[in-house]
Amino acid sequence: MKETKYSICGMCAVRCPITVQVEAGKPLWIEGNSHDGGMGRSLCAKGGAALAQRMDKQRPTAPMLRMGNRGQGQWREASWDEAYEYIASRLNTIIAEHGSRSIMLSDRGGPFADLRQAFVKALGSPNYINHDCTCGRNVHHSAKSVYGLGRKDFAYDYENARHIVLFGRNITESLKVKEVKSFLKGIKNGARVTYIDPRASVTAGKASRYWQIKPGTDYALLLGMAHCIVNNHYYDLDFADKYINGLAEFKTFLEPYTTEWTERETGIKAEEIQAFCRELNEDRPKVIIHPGWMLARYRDSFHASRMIHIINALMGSIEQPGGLFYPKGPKDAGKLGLKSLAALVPGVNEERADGCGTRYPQWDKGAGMLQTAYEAIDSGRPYPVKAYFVHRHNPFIALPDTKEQRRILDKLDLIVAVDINFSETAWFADVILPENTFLERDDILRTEKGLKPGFGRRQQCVKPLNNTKAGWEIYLELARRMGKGDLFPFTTIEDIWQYQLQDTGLTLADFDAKGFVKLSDQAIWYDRDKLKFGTESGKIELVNQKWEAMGVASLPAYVAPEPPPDGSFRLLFGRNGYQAHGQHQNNPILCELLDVNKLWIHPAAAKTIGVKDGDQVLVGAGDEQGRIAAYVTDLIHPEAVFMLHGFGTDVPAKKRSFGKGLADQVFMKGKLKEWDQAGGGLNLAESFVTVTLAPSQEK
Ligand SMILES: Nc1nc2c(c(=O)[nH]1)N[C@H]1C(S)=C(S)[C@@H](COP(=O)(O)OP(=O)(O)OC[C@H]3O[C@@H](n4cnc5c(=O)[nH]c(N)nc54)[C@H](O)[C@@H]3O)O[C@H]1N2
Ligand SMILES: Nc1nc2c(c(=O)[nH]1)N[C@H]1C(S)=C(S)[C@@H](COP(=O)(O)OP(=O)(O)OC[C@H]3O[C@@H](n4cnc5c(=O)[nH]c(N)nc54)[C@H](O)[C@@H]3O)O[C@H]1N2
Ligand code: SF4
Ligand SMILES: [Mo]
Repeated sequence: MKETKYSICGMCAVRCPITVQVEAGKPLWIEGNSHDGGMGRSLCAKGGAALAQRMDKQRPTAPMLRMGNRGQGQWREASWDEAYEYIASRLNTIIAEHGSRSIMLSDRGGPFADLRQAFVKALGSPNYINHDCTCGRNVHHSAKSVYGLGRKDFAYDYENARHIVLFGRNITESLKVKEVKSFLKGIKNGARVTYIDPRASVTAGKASRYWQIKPGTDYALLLGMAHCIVNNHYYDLDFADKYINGLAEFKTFLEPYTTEWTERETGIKAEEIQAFCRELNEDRPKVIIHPGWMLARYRDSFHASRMIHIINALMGSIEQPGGLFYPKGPKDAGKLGLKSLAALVPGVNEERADGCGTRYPQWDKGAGMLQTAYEAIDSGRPYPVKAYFVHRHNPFIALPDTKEQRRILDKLDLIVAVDINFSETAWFADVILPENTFLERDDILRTEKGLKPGFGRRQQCVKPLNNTKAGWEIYLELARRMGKGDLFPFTTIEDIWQYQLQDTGLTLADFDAKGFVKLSDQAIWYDRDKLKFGTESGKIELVNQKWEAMGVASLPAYVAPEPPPDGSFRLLFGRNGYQAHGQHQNNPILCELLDVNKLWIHPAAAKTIGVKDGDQVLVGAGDEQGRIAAYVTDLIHPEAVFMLHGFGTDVPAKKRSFGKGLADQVFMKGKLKEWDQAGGGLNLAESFVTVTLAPSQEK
């Protein structure tokens, strides 16, 4: 008999709602959960490859203990009991010598992180960290400094927008299924799209205007836009009067940044910028300027993103149909939220090893910052960090300069990777604890914020094929073996779900019909006359005194990016629709869609080094060198080269992808120590590489 199960996709961190058809214990079909109108039955290519992921045997199928040196790849399978005992005994030794605070865990963050946060806290450590130092940290911190709200406190109503402006936000390839559908509906409804990127991605092909900006000059373009908008009064005067502080100072600051100046910095014509600003004036308040996501990879990305937040406010597009809106939570629907697991555990009164909230007072403590935690591992200051749990996170790909990372992590006494793949980081670990694939496991309930807030459930659709376990089982058992079992009085996932739901008035049966529960039938919008922001003043702060006091200037002068050294190119990178970072290059289906990356290089640049389309080239930085095919195209700015991220694995167990393509992160030399000083995001795009024709041209 066929059964329909509702769950949550786990092939990437977007976590779309899904429907899975199961027969005789086998998954037959997977598609979007059409009870969610924005989703429909759609799924992306990665989601569809979930069934193949489950069947793939080139993954850890039982707990693994390291035999040889770290990274050598000599493993033996162990029972769960042995693996747990090994970890508990190592942890006890580490705690006896260095204290509980010497334990750290990093993960992907997101709606299921509460469990891991609870685990780290239960062990007595403040060092929970998520992945965001190489993702949206600059964008997040800049939102805090303008609105006192985080980056996830805004969502975008593309469907009803008149103008969508994307600074390197490659929305059609670096995708979220619901978002890309809403974006395409917006275009169908007549929205203009302005796309700005030194590289013409697929999204550029959907745009009504594409600017191939000089890499690293977004802040200059935004200053020019702000100058034109403010001086021509192309902004929402009422909204500004009511909600914006510091406009006079802002206007004075902008004086030098005319559109003619901007043209010289960015390569974008002054009259085109002026025409664009006139359009924004016509289209506001239904204007969305996306504050960036991976845009934030330069040393001034915090300020570029900050300026986007400011211009959105000037457009009056906050809490506005066709503009930006606040994702509403249970409270907005007059309901109580899910009970937190971390709240079960006593607080930990220790300074964080990564310095968030102390050495770096402006950075959020909740998410931490991995690169400064690495500093602590390396130096033993402010105190030694000796044990590292890495859960659904692959820093050897996600952070730059893998060689340097290996040197630092080798100082740890214990590395435990909880993964479903032989990730590059797991390969270097001491223990690999294999999690069930997402189709095979339950997770804790999640809150789904939006215009109609609710809760969602990932549930087990089919039984695990291998000797793997769900994260909740792993962390509860580890806590128990560390003598902290009393803090988590749960035996089954239903016990956890019931605890989470206890204030909500809901039962588990409420999730059966659709897989999620909505707390409101109607879209909830706040009254635009009574908006309140999270800053001290409750207003939008163009000059934020609190941040200034922490050493972060609100309106710093523009500093042009460093030009590439002679014979070098700025290395840019991005993703495509078939892959999620480095996760699925070895997936039996996805590897057939795309198994290797290429180096995009401009024809003028290619000519100077004698390279033709399809030639093999050598890419180099410091002691790192690699070979890759050239894709000669004017879709990339002449100062830069571009490659897709996530390829070039050095883990031999991944036989389908081993050695295919080139890894971008290994060329980002020294970048573990270079970050945007305000926002903390690593300066990945401030890396330069040499490119030469490879000596022999066999392909
Ligand atoms: N050079 C360079 N660096 C980058 C980027 C780039 O484009 N270029 N992109 C940056 C960005 S935006 C981000 S978000 C980060 C992403 O970096 P990460 O957060 O590390 O990447 P993910 O692809 O989300 O997956 C991390 C790990 O989760 C594992 N995994 C997948 N599913 C499961 C599961 O169900 N359970 C468990 N336990 N593990 C699972 C995967 O096998 C993988 O090893 O990388 C950043 N770093
Ligand atoms: N299929 C798929 N979808 C994903 C992901 C995935 O791995 N695969 N990852 C998810 C995650 S974690 C994230 S963070 C998002 C990332 O979403 P995006 O930020 O849209 O992702 P990227 O693909 O990194 O695109 C970055 C773009 O910035 C451009 N760029 C480089 N330098 C500059 C510059 O100076 N100015 C401007 N304006 N642009 C520049 C690059 O050329 C590239 O096209 O995607 C999410 N969606
Ligand atoms: S975007 Fe694709 S892979 Fe990611 S959760 Fe949604 S369907 Fe799954
Ligand atoms: Mo990301």
